[in-house]
Amino acid sequence: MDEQPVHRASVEGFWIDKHAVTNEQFSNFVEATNYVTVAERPPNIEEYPDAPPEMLQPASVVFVKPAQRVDLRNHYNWWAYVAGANWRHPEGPENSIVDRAKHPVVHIAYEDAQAYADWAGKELPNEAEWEFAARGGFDGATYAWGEEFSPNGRYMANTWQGEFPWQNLMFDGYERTAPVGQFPPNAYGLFDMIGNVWEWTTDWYSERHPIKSCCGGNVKPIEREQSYDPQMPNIKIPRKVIKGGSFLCAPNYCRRYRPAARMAQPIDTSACHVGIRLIIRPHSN
Ligand SMILES: [Ca+2]
Repeated sequence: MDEQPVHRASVEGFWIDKHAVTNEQFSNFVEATNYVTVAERPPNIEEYPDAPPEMLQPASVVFVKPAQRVDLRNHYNWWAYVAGANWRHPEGPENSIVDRAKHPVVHIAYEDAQAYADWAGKELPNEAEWEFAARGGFDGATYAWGEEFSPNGRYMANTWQGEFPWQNLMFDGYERTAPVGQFPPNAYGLFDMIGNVWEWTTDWYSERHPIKSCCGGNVKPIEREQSYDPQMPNIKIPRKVIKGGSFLCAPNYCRRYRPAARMAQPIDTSACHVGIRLIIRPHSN
């Protein structure tokens, strides 16, 4: 539903990174700036007055594969808030990124993405820019490479094969993130626009695309306050659109490995399947 209504959007010219920001690139940023990501800071009790004390420690959201089939209506069956999980320790304190230099950086909250972009002298894309880039000229096609999910049996992206969330058959070779550039690029030469990790955009999320008025007016952009989750009226955390799907996207659950697909991500929430890709707008200076 949130991909509706299908509509025309236009973008100015821009350059976009060939692949998502890697752990190696993010390390360079942290080394240069001593930046501490949101997941590495203890949450401020004033911002989360109802949080139980054990939740007020540095932590991030990690996918934990259940041992057997679970109720798909309850995402706590596979999501865990893990103390000590952050970009240096994607599954928790006991593991590291030592052998993952070329993997996309994950556990990046929106302000982390923004801080990295500022340092790199680039910008986060808006949703239309991201989607234009992902389509690679295949306007209206289901996938970033055409109409077939795996043409001639070839996997085109790191997604989930098998029955999510308990059975990962890994026909594409990867259980979690893959190093960037392992799958064929799209027609614009961009790697992993689909799958591997979700990527932040600057658009505030709404459950429908904004519609142009009948009489030739401009599309009214979604405001920050409109992006709150209506199912959690007491929690007013704005949400941005993330795009591209991830290694967790499966046919039996979300099928979000398509350029049109989108998801809401609260700006304060980092997770093991959300990363960054940046653009440069030539006239923005
Ligand atoms: Ca996979």
